[in-house]
Amino acid sequence: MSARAEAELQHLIQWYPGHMARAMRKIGEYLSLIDIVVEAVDARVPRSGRNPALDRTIGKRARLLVLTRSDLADPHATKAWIAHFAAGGLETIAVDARSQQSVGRVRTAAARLAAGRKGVSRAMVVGIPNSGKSSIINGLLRRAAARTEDRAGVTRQLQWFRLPPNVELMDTPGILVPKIADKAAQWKLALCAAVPRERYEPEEVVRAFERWLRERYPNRSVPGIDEFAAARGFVRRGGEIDYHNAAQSYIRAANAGEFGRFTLEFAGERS
Ligand SMILES: Nc1nc2c(ncn2[C@@H]2O[C@H](COP(=O)(O)OP(=O)(O)O)[C@@H](O)[C@H]2O)c(=O)[nH]1
Ligand SMILES: [Mg+2]
Repeated sequence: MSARAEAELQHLIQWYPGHMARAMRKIGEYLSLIDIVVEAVDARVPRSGRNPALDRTIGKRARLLVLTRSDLADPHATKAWIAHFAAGGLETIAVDARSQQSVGRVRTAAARLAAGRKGVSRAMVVGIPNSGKSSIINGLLRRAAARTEDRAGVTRQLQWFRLPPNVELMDTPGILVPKIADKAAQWKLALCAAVPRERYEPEEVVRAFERWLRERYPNRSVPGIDEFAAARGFVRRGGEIDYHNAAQSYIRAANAGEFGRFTLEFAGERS
């Protein structure tokens, strides 16, 4: 890692505590109203895509883990993650959050959790940036019944939607800040577009991904950054490659599934 990237990383890690505290406080305010927490996590980063601080904040509330982008993740790895979380008592489902049918399973799972409780349970979707929160909420609301009435006080700004038979969904997602535990978490989260773009050097991210792919998926033919840049025309006059913009485009392509399905973290492995 270059000195510049190292400095960037320090900056990134230091930048977050204040944001983290604020984000957690905000979620904490909402949580007083919530019975079921639906945690959206990108299935490609089931470890780095979660923030362990959420455990303390939500306490003993019912929780449903939704692994999004199952269409982009390695299905074997996703299966192992579901078993891993289930073994820890955490109900987990994998979805393509863009699909109505898939999001229907979130609704079913939430209804099942609510069935163990009295009356109507109130649910909220939380997750780090780009984890699929809005997609899940939109998918659920598309078939939702009429908006339920607004409540007083802290909920004045919030809207609740009835998901028959027994769930009410808050329309606002709770935004978690990712916890960047190490260098690997940084490039993986950046690759999954979970980190603000000004917080990382795209070229470093792509090179780390390339190295990782060669190790983990050696039989996969994924273009390197040079090949990708040449093919997509990220070449300046004089033949010099525009690595910065090529790398940004590369990250978008990876997120669009152009390089096939991959999971960046495996159940039962540290990194
Ligand atoms: N392929 C795929 N794309 C998804 C999935 N979930 C979300 N997206 C896309 O990822 C982007 C960010 O999703 P969004 O729901 O806005 O994430 P949020 O930032 O957590 O609210 C959007 O372009 C979505 O269409 C998924 O399960 N599969
Ligand atoms: Mg959103």
